[in-house]
Amino acid sequence: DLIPVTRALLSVSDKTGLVDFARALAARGVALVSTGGTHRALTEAGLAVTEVSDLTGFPEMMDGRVKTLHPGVHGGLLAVRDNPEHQAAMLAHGIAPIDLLVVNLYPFEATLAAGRPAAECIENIDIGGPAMIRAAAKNHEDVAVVVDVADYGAILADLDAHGGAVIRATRRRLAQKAFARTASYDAAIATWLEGEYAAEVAEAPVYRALGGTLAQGLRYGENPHQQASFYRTAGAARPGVATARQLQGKELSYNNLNDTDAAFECVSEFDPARTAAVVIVKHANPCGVAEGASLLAAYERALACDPVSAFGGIVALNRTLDAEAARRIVEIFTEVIIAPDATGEAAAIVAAKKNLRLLVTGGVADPRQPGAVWRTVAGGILVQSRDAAVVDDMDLRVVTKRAPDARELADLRFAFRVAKHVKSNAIVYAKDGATVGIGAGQMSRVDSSRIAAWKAAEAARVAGAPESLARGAVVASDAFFPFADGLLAAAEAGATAVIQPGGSMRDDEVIRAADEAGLAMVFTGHRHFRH
Ligand code: 93A
Repeated sequence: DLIPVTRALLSVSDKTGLVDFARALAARGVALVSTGGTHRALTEAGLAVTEVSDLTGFPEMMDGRVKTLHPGVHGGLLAVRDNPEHQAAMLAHGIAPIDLLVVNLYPFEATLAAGRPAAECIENIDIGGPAMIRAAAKNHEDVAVVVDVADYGAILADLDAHGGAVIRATRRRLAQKAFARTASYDAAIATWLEGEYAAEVAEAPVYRALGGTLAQGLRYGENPHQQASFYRTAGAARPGVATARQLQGKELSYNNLNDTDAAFECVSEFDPARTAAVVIVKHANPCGVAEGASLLAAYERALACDPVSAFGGIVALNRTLDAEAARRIVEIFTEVIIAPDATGEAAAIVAAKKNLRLLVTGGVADPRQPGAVWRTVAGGILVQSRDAAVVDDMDLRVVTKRAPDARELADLRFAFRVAKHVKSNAIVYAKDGATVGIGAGQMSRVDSSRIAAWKAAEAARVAGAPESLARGAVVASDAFFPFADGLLAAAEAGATAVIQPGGSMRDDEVIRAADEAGLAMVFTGHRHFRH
């Protein structure tokens, strides 16, 4: 277990005690090899030292980035002394064993602590040093490795006490210390990089792979303890939150961006050439959607659907924001307004609210545009084509005895258009081109039905209306009613017509219940799950 030290490689940034130690080694018959700066320090002290480039046959290059990364060095460190094949390889390639490695690393931590620029910190990431340390430490059965100036004395003590050898116990202790050193060194680098690139969350490489570019580092994610950033993906520019111009207001948050997207995608379902439309979103769900002769008229009715939830909401409009709509919108606390454009007068009205964000997109998005949407799951990514189905393109099949009249049919289309943008299970009551009750995100459809009906009653109460706004309304369901109960809840609330995909095992039962309640019902054949 005694390894006689005949040759040592010294490569140190911190040259404290170097000359004395090297001289002591030389005095004990140890041949010295070293890298550029270390070599200079030793020869200046009058010691005979071989340059590492003589071992490698290569000059140090690339600003010293490559000096010891060579089999001439690593072979000498890693060769197992009593392994004949290793011995033969050393012989064949002219590799001499290195019995003692003395390395301390580029001062990355000190450079960082001194507040030096990032490029200088990067340059101080030592590659060759840790590689040698780990090689020698792995091969500690044959090699002693010193990473700490404080251990020079222990080496000399061993050499003196054991006839020029380092004992196994010392080698083992030093190997453990060596790996601890490279581990803490890499941990310091990793921690620094994490902070340096804090805005780039774990998904960043995926976005980059898709050709995305960082649009904005975000203060935080869905919650303050989460990191977040906003990437713009490559491909056809879809008018919306990622391409919009922010005219004023505070920086958008993660939740703002998500909600604004939901609002604008929903309002884009309404062709501005046909009607003005407004969507108010809270927590990624519409809490009021309405068409109207003007944006103001549409906004008033969207707001009336759920004025309580609309507080702090996101308002999306499908036409150029005008002064009269702007004046009304700023009356209640609103987080974001997004529209294809804004008149100068409207922008000036919004400007009175310093924090309120105003985004202009240049147009509405095409709801039929193909494209991919994706989300992460633990350890993977789910990708699907976007839901580009539009109710106007669907063959509506009347399944009840009574067919919806023209007004009902228009509202059924309206309600299904909105239901596409409400989280499942989605139930949407609508009347005269405005939502009057929305049930979103429940785990059972009948609960969504009950909530939507209750919201319609609440809206009536807030407005001082004599009866629930669901009375005489139509109702849309984003997926089929599995049982008659949800449909019966709608009939009870006063709905007169129903739109739903159909396709349940119990469609017959549901249709019979609709007939018995005197409801008109149409099947779309298309589902609009949104989870
Ligand atoms: O830039 S490196 O990562 N590339 C190398 O091949 C290499 N070999 C040793 N840094 C490398 N070193 C480091 O150089 C050592 O860890 C030591 O900190 C320093 C000693 O350089 P000099 O002898 O030129 O002062």
